[in-house]
Amino acid sequence: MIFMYYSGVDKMPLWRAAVLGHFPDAEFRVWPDVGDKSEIDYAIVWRPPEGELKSYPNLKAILSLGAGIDGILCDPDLPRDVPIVRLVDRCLTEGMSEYVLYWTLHFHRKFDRYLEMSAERNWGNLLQDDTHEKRVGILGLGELGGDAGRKLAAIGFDVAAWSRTPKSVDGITSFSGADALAPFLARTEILVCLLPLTAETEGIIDAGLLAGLPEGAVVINCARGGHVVDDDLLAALDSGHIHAAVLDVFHKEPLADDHAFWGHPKVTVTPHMASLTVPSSASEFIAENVRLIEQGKAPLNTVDLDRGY
Ligand code: OXD
Repeated sequence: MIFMYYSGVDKMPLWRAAVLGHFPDAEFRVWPDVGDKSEIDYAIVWRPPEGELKSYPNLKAILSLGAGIDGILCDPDLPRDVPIVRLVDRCLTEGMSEYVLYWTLHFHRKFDRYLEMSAERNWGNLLQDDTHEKRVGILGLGELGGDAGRKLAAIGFDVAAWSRTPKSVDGITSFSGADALAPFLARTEILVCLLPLTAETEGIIDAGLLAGLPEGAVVINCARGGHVVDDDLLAALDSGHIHAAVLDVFHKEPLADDHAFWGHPKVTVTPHMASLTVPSSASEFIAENVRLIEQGKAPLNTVDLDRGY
């Protein structure tokens, strides 16, 4: 069995060790030194160059190194007959929930203001809000949105989620479909975006959506930069309608030095680190799928090309 790997070099040795740990007789070839491409069985990739995947005639599966597969689906030459497997991993899911919980608690407990007060040597107490009355809204109720939502609800937050199709998750009020977006937004004080990036969700966080949130709402985007219309978000922050934004993902990464998000007093920029893959853990899901395919069975969590995620 031969794997080809296309991703950052920093984690490559960890991925090599993890994959070969599962399949000691396999070969692990690192792009661009992949040898004869017709020998490659599995491509393990994160945002491969356009046209690359179609040049492997015998691929059994494309195994994504991320939960989001927009960086694979954007390839106009993507082979449509090879299954694409989205990464679902305990560490990836837990890491994302930690990020969401951290920032939700940050604003709920007013740490943004306490940090400012601390810098000014200002000793004082702000009113503490009732957690059960704090309304958090998650855009997207997939693997990541579901886990974050359940954990927020377990702490006591009043959690709702909006998704394309109706979904039922214990403790989360579900809104679905275009007509439900306005009522979902109207009750959301802290908005968390965990949607897949598709033609339908691109630019969803625009002036209209932001205006639908109550005054003083907070926006946390840990999905894709393409979900946000940057100028609309900046305008909503500058007008005071939106209290603050935490952004982990951007249209172009790394975020350009001169982008207005950097240094904006109401924006926290994190460098696409909301949840990073841990090869020892993520390789278990990849190995499970490879074993299924080798046994002639269907892999788990394959991407529906028509739906776009
Ligand atoms: C992912 C990501 O898709 O890290 O997993 O953005």
